[in-house]
Amino acid sequence: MSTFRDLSGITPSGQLTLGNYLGALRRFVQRQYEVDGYYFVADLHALTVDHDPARHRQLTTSTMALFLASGLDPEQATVFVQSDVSAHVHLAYLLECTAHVGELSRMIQFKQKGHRPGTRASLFTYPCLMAADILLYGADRVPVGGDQSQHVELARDLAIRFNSLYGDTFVVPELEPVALAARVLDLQDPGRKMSKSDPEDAAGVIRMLDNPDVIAKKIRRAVTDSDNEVLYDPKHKPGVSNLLDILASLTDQPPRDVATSITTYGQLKQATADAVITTLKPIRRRHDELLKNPAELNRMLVMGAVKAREASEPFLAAANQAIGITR
Ligand code: AQP
Repeated sequence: MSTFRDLSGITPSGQLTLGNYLGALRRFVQRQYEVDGYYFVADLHALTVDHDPARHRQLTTSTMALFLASGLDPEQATVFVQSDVSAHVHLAYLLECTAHVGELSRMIQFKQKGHRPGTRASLFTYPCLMAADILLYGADRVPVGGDQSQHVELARDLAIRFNSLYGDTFVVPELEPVALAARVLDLQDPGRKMSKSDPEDAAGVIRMLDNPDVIAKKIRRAVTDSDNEVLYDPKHKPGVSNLLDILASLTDQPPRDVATSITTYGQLKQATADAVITTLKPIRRRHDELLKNPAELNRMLVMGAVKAREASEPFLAAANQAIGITR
Protein backbone atom coordinates (compact mmCIF):
# COMPACT_ATOMS: atom_id res chain seq x y z
CA MET A 1 0.00 0.00 0.00
CA SER A 2 1.12 3.54 -0.73
CA THR A 3 2.02 5.70 2.23
CA PHE A 4 -0.36 8.41 1.05
CA ARG A 5 -3.10 9.22 3.50
CA ASP A 6 -6.19 10.71 2.04
CA LEU A 7 -9.33 11.82 3.67
CA SER A 8 -12.84 12.84 2.68
CA GLY A 9 -16.17 13.35 4.41
CA ILE A 10 -19.79 13.65 3.42
CA THR A 11 -22.15 15.81 5.47
CA PRO A 12 -25.49 14.12 6.21
CA SER A 13 -27.47 17.22 5.25
CA GLY A 14 -29.92 15.20 3.13
CA GLN A 15 -30.36 11.76 1.59
CA LEU A 16 -27.30 11.11 -0.56
CA THR A 17 -27.64 11.67 -4.30
CA LEU A 18 -26.30 10.07 -7.44
CA GLY A 19 -23.89 13.05 -7.45
CA ASN A 20 -22.51 12.05 -4.06
CA TYR A 21 -22.08 8.49 -5.34
CA LEU A 22 -20.35 9.31 -8.64
CA GLY A 23 -18.42 12.31 -7.37
CA ALA A 24 -17.36 10.95 -4.00
CA LEU A 25 -18.39 7.51 -2.69
CA ARG A 26 -17.47 5.50 -5.75
CA ARG A 27 -14.08 7.19 -5.77
CA PHE A 28 -13.53 6.42 -2.09
CA VAL A 29 -14.25 2.76 -2.78
CA GLN A 30 -11.69 2.67 -5.62
CA ARG A 31 -9.07 4.58 -3.64
CA GLN A 32 -9.28 2.53 -0.47
CA TYR A 33 -7.04 -0.06 -2.15
CA GLU A 34 -4.44 2.49 -3.27
CA VAL A 35 -4.05 4.76 -0.26
CA ASP A 36 -4.42 4.80 3.49
CA GLY A 37 -7.95 6.19 3.32
CA TYR A 38 -10.04 7.95 5.97
CA TYR A 39 -13.69 8.35 5.02
CA PHE A 40 -16.20 9.78 7.43
CA VAL A 41 -19.76 10.90 7.87
CA ALA A 42 -19.35 14.57 8.79
CA ASP A 43 -22.33 14.72 11.15
CA LEU A 44 -21.07 17.74 13.11
CA HIS A 45 -20.94 19.82 9.94
CA ALA A 46 -24.68 19.33 9.45
CA LEU A 47 -25.39 21.27 12.66
CA THR A 48 -24.45 24.72 11.36
CA VAL A 49 -27.98 25.22 10.04
CA ASP A 50 -31.47 24.58 11.35
CA HIS A 51 -31.96 20.83 11.83
CA ASP A 52 -34.28 18.28 13.35
CA PRO A 53 -32.42 15.99 15.82
CA ALA A 54 -34.36 12.82 14.92
CA ARG A 55 -33.83 13.35 11.19
CA HIS A 56 -30.17 14.16 11.79
CA ARG A 57 -29.69 10.88 13.66
CA GLN A 58 -31.50 8.93 10.95
CA LEU A 59 -29.50 10.58 8.13
CA THR A 60 -26.19 9.96 9.92
CA THR A 61 -26.95 6.25 10.30
CA SER A 62 -28.30 5.93 6.77
CA THR A 63 -25.26 7.72 5.31
CA MET A 64 -22.90 5.38 7.15
CA ALA A 65 -24.90 2.39 5.87
CA LEU A 66 -24.57 3.80 2.33
CA PHE A 67 -20.78 4.13 2.76
CA LEU A 68 -20.59 0.45 3.64
CA ALA A 69 -23.20 -0.69 1.12
CA SER A 70 -21.29 1.09 -1.66
CA GLY A 71 -18.24 -1.05 -0.93
CA LEU A 72 -16.16 0.78 1.65
CA ASP A 73 -14.47 -1.95 3.65
CA PRO A 74 -13.85 -1.09 7.32
CA GLU A 75 -10.96 -3.57 7.39
CA GLN A 76 -9.31 -1.81 4.46
CA ALA A 77 -10.03 1.88 5.10
CA THR A 78 -10.93 3.81 8.23
CA VAL A 79 -14.66 4.46 7.92
CA PHE A 80 -16.21 6.38 10.78
CA VAL A 81 -18.64 8.97 12.09
CA GLN A 82 -16.96 12.29 12.91
CA SER A 83 -18.65 12.78 16.30
CA ASP A 84 -17.40 9.37 17.48
CA VAL A 85 -13.91 10.89 17.59
CA SER A 86 -13.95 13.78 20.06
CA ALA A 87 -10.45 14.83 18.97
CA HIS A 88 -12.08 16.63 16.00
CA VAL A 89 -13.80 19.15 18.26
CA HIS A 90 -10.78 19.48 20.53
CA LEU A 91 -8.41 20.24 17.68
CA ALA A 92 -10.97 22.55 16.07
CA TYR A 93 -10.77 24.72 19.18
CA LEU A 94 -6.98 24.85 19.04
CA LEU A 95 -7.28 25.91 15.41
CA GLU A 96 -9.85 28.57 16.29
CA CYS A 97 -7.11 29.87 18.56
CA THR A 98 -4.79 29.91 15.53
CA ALA A 99 -7.16 31.34 12.89
CA HIS A 100 -7.84 35.03 12.37
CA VAL A 101 -11.31 36.55 12.29
CA GLY A 102 -10.48 38.18 8.95
CA GLU A 103 -9.74 34.92 7.14
CA LEU A 104 -12.86 33.20 8.54
CA SER A 105 -14.96 36.20 7.46
CA ARG A 106 -13.78 35.67 3.91
CA MET A 107 -15.02 32.07 3.70
CA ILE A 108 -17.70 31.81 1.01
CA GLN A 109 -20.43 30.18 3.11
CA PHE A 110 -20.12 32.84 5.79
CA LYS A 111 -20.04 35.65 3.25
CA GLN A 112 -23.19 34.31 1.60
CA LYS A 113 -25.25 33.29 4.63
CA GLY A 114 -23.55 34.78 7.69
CA HIS A 115 -25.54 37.99 7.88
CA ARG A 116 -28.98 36.46 8.17
CA PRO A 117 -30.67 36.94 11.54
CA GLY A 118 -30.12 33.93 13.82
CA THR A 119 -26.98 32.72 12.02
CA ARG A 120 -25.22 30.17 14.19
CA ALA A 121 -21.70 30.93 15.38
CA SER A 122 -20.68 27.54 13.98
CA LEU A 123 -21.30 28.86 10.45
CA PHE A 124 -18.39 31.18 11.17
CA THR A 125 -16.10 28.67 12.91
CA TYR A 126 -16.84 25.42 11.00
CA PRO A 127 -13.83 25.91 8.65
CA CYS A 128 -11.63 25.30 11.72
CA LEU A 129 -13.47 22.03 12.32
CA MET A 130 -12.89 21.15 8.69
CA ALA A 131 -9.20 21.97 9.07
CA ALA A 132 -9.13 19.77 12.18
CA ASP A 133 -10.76 16.91 10.22
CA ILE A 134 -7.86 17.08 7.79
CA LEU A 135 -4.92 17.79 10.11
CA LEU A 136 -5.86 15.14 12.69
CA TYR A 137 -4.96 12.31 10.34
CA GLY A 138 -1.82 13.74 8.80
CA ALA A 139 -3.52 13.51 5.40
CA ASP A 140 -1.10 14.28 2.55
CA ARG A 141 -3.81 14.60 -0.05
CA VAL A 142 -7.33 15.90 0.17
CA PRO A 143 -9.38 15.19 -2.94
CA VAL A 144 -11.77 18.11 -3.40
CA GLY A 145 -14.10 19.61 -5.93
CA GLY A 146 -13.54 23.27 -6.88
CA ASP A 147 -16.17 24.49 -4.39
CA GLN A 148 -14.21 22.98 -1.50
CA SER A 149 -10.75 24.25 -2.33
CA GLN A 150 -11.05 27.31 -0.06
CA HIS A 151 -11.43 25.01 2.95
CA VAL A 152 -8.30 23.04 2.14
CA GLU A 153 -6.40 26.27 1.51
CA LEU A 154 -7.39 27.40 5.00
CA ALA A 155 -6.31 24.06 6.51
CA ARG A 156 -2.93 24.53 4.80
CA ASP A 157 -2.61 28.11 6.09
CA LEU A 158 -3.50 27.07 9.64
CA ALA A 159 -1.09 24.14 9.58
CA ILE A 160 1.73 26.38 8.35
CA ARG A 161 0.93 29.08 10.93
CA PHE A 162 0.62 26.58 13.81
CA ASN A 163 3.90 24.93 12.80
CA SER A 164 5.71 28.24 12.66
CA LEU A 165 4.27 29.51 15.97
CA TYR A 166 4.64 26.32 18.02
CA GLY A 167 7.03 24.04 16.17
CA ASP A 168 6.64 21.43 13.48
CA THR A 169 3.40 19.59 14.34
CA PHE A 170 1.15 19.10 11.31
CA VAL A 171 1.56 17.67 7.83
CA VAL A 172 0.69 20.46 5.37
CA PRO A 173 -1.86 18.81 3.03
CA GLU A 174 -1.84 19.06 -0.74
CA LEU A 175 -4.97 19.91 -2.62
CA GLU A 176 -5.90 17.28 -5.15
CA PRO A 177 -8.47 18.71 -7.58
CA VAL A 178 -11.09 16.22 -8.64
CA ALA A 179 -11.90 16.01 -12.35
CA LEU A 180 -14.74 18.31 -13.37
CA ALA A 181 -16.31 15.46 -15.30
CA ALA A 182 -17.39 14.04 -11.95
CA ARG A 183 -19.96 16.84 -11.50
CA VAL A 184 -23.51 15.54 -11.78
CA LEU A 185 -26.05 18.26 -12.59
CA ASP A 186 -29.64 18.67 -11.49
CA LEU A 187 -31.94 16.91 -13.98
CA GLN A 188 -34.45 19.76 -13.96
CA ASP A 189 -31.93 22.59 -13.85
CA PRO A 190 -28.67 21.46 -15.48
CA GLY A 191 -27.22 24.89 -14.73
CA ARG A 192 -26.42 23.73 -11.19
CA LYS A 193 -25.17 20.61 -9.46
CA MET A 194 -27.41 17.90 -8.09
CA SER A 195 -27.60 18.67 -4.38
CA LYS A 196 -28.61 16.52 -1.42
CA SER A 197 -30.01 19.41 0.62
CA ASP A 198 -32.64 20.21 -2.00
CA PRO A 199 -36.23 19.37 -0.96
CA GLU A 200 -36.71 15.63 -0.44
CA ASP A 201 -39.10 15.33 -3.42
CA ALA A 202 -37.08 17.48 -5.87
CA ALA A 203 -37.65 16.00 -9.33
CA GLY A 204 -34.14 16.88 -10.52
CA VAL A 205 -32.34 14.96 -7.76
CA ILE A 206 -31.79 11.21 -7.90
CA ARG A 207 -31.35 9.85 -4.38
CA MET A 208 -29.23 6.75 -3.85
CA LEU A 209 -32.20 5.18 -2.07
CA ASP A 210 -34.84 6.03 -4.68
CA ASN A 211 -36.68 2.95 -5.93
CA PRO A 212 -36.26 1.96 -9.60
CA ASP A 213 -39.64 3.39 -10.68
CA VAL A 214 -38.84 6.77 -9.17
CA ILE A 215 -35.40 6.79 -10.81
CA ALA A 216 -36.86 5.91 -14.21
CA LYS A 217 -39.52 8.61 -13.87
CA LYS A 218 -37.04 11.32 -12.86
CA ILE A 219 -34.77 10.48 -15.79
CA ARG A 220 -37.69 10.30 -18.24
CA ARG A 221 -38.65 13.83 -17.19
CA ALA A 222 -35.10 15.20 -17.28
CA VAL A 223 -34.80 18.51 -19.13
CA THR A 224 -33.16 18.16 -22.57
CA ASP A 225 -33.72 20.50 -25.56
CA SER A 226 -35.68 20.59 -28.80
CA ASP A 227 -32.81 19.58 -31.17
CA ASN A 228 -33.34 15.85 -30.73
CA GLU A 229 -29.68 15.34 -31.55
CA VAL A 230 -27.58 13.24 -29.16
CA LEU A 231 -24.39 15.25 -28.96
CA TYR A 232 -21.91 15.81 -26.13
CA ASP A 233 -21.73 19.59 -25.78
CA PRO A 234 -21.95 20.65 -22.10
CA LYS A 235 -22.06 24.35 -22.96
CA HIS A 236 -24.90 24.32 -25.48
CA LYS A 237 -26.67 21.08 -24.53
CA PRO A 238 -26.25 20.83 -20.74
CA GLY A 239 -29.23 18.52 -20.09
CA VAL A 240 -28.28 15.95 -22.75
CA SER A 241 -24.59 16.18 -21.85
CA ASN A 242 -25.42 15.60 -18.18
CA LEU A 243 -27.23 12.36 -19.05
CA LEU A 244 -24.30 11.36 -21.26
CA ASP A 245 -21.89 12.12 -18.40
CA ILE A 246 -23.91 9.97 -16.00
CA LEU A 247 -24.15 7.07 -18.45
CA ALA A 248 -20.48 7.39 -19.42
CA SER A 249 -19.39 7.45 -15.82
CA LEU A 250 -21.44 4.35 -14.98
CA THR A 251 -20.21 2.42 -18.01
CA ASP A 252 -16.60 3.64 -17.87
CA GLN A 253 -16.52 5.20 -21.31
CA PRO A 254 -15.84 8.71 -22.60
CA PRO A 255 -19.16 10.63 -22.98
CA ARG A 256 -18.44 11.40 -26.65
CA ASP A 257 -18.18 7.66 -27.38
CA VAL A 258 -21.49 7.06 -25.63
CA ALA A 259 -23.09 9.82 -27.72
CA THR A 260 -22.09 8.14 -30.99
CA SER A 261 -23.77 4.88 -30.01
CA ILE A 262 -27.19 6.42 -29.22
CA THR A 263 -29.54 8.12 -31.66
CA THR A 264 -32.60 9.43 -29.79
CA TYR A 265 -33.27 11.15 -26.48
CA GLY A 266 -35.67 8.32 -25.63
CA GLN A 267 -32.87 5.76 -26.00
CA LEU A 268 -30.48 7.94 -24.02
CA LYS A 269 -32.92 8.25 -21.14
CA GLN A 270 -33.72 4.55 -21.16
CA ALA A 271 -30.04 3.54 -21.19
CA THR A 272 -29.21 6.04 -18.44
CA ALA A 273 -32.10 4.87 -16.26
CA ASP A 274 -31.08 1.22 -16.76
CA ALA A 275 -27.47 1.94 -15.81
CA VAL A 276 -28.41 3.98 -12.72
CA ILE A 277 -30.91 1.38 -11.52
CA THR A 278 -28.45 -1.50 -12.08
CA THR A 279 -25.80 0.32 -10.04
CA LEU A 280 -27.97 1.56 -7.19
CA LYS A 281 -30.26 -1.44 -6.67
CA PRO A 282 -27.75 -3.71 -4.88
CA ILE A 283 -26.48 -0.75 -2.83
CA ARG A 284 -29.99 0.03 -1.67
CA ARG A 285 -30.59 -3.64 -0.82
CA ARG A 286 -27.40 -3.83 1.25
CA HIS A 287 -28.21 -0.50 2.96
CA ASP A 288 -31.62 -1.84 4.00
CA GLU A 289 -30.07 -5.08 5.29
CA LEU A 290 -27.59 -3.13 7.39
CA LEU A 291 -30.33 -0.99 8.92
CA LYS A 292 -32.24 -4.15 9.80
CA ASN A 293 -29.15 -5.52 11.52
CA PRO A 294 -28.06 -2.80 13.97
CA ALA A 295 -25.57 -5.15 15.66
CA GLU A 296 -23.58 -5.57 12.43
CA LEU A 297 -23.73 -1.87 11.64
CA ASN A 298 -22.68 -1.04 15.17
CA ARG A 299 -19.74 -3.44 15.02
CA MET A 300 -18.46 -1.63 11.93
CA LEU A 301 -19.06 1.78 13.50
CA VAL A 302 -17.08 0.79 16.57
CA MET A 303 -14.26 -0.63 14.44
CA GLY A 304 -14.08 2.65 12.49
CA ALA A 305 -14.16 4.78 15.63
CA VAL A 306 -11.39 2.79 17.28
CA LYS A 307 -9.17 3.01 14.20
CA ALA A 308 -9.83 6.74 13.79
CA ARG A 309 -9.12 7.46 17.47
CA GLU A 310 -5.85 5.53 17.29
CA ALA A 311 -4.76 7.31 14.12
CA SER A 312 -5.65 10.79 15.35
CA GLU A 313 -4.37 10.49 18.90
CA PRO A 314 -0.67 11.19 18.13
CA PHE A 315 -1.53 14.32 16.13
CA LEU A 316 -3.78 15.66 18.89
CA ALA A 317 -1.17 14.87 21.55
CA ALA A 318 1.51 16.65 19.51
CA ALA A 319 -0.73 19.70 19.06
CA ASN A 320 -1.57 19.80 22.79
CA GLN A 321 2.10 19.51 23.65
CA ALA A 322 3.15 22.17 21.15
CA ILE A 323 0.56 24.73 22.20
CA GLY A 324 1.37 24.20 25.88
CA ILE A 325 -1.72 22.64 27.43
CA THR A 326 -0.19 19.38 28.65
CA ARG A 327 1.69 18.99 31.84
N1 AQP B 1 -23.64 16.82 -7.99
C1 AQP B 1 -22.46 16.34 -7.62
N2 AQP B 1 -21.63 15.80 -8.53
C2 AQP B 1 -20.45 15.28 -8.17
N3 AQP B 1 -19.99 15.25 -6.89
C3 AQP B 1 -20.79 15.77 -5.95
N4 AQP B 1 -20.65 15.87 -4.60
C4 AQP B 1 -21.75 16.47 -4.11
N5 AQP B 1 -22.61 16.75 -5.08
C5 AQP B 1 -22.06 16.33 -6.25
C6 AQP B 1 -19.51 15.40 -3.85
O1 AQP B 1 -20.01 14.70 -2.71
C7 AQP B 1 -19.22 14.98 -1.58
C8 AQP B 1 -20.15 15.52 -0.50
O2 AQP B 1 -19.65 16.57 0.16
P1 AQP B 1 -20.52 17.44 1.17
O3 AQP B 1 -21.31 16.58 2.05
O4 AQP B 1 -19.57 18.41 1.80
O5 AQP B 1 -21.55 18.19 0.31
P2 AQP B 1 -21.45 19.16 -0.87
O6 AQP B 1 -20.18 19.06 -1.60
O7 AQP B 1 -21.81 20.51 -0.40
O8 AQP B 1 -22.55 18.53 -1.78
P3 AQP B 1 -24.08 18.41 -1.68
O9 AQP B 1 -24.45 16.99 -1.83
O10 AQP B 1 -24.65 19.34 -2.68
O11 AQP B 1 -24.51 18.85 -0.24
P4 AQP B 1 -25.29 20.10 0.24
O12 AQP B 1 -26.53 20.12 -0.55
O13 AQP B 1 -25.52 19.80 1.68
O14 AQP B 1 -24.43 21.30 0.00
C9 AQP B 1 -18.14 15.95 -2.02
O15 AQP B 1 -16.96 15.20 -2.32
C10 AQP B 1 -18.72 16.56 -3.26
O16 AQP B 1 -17.71 17.01 -4.19
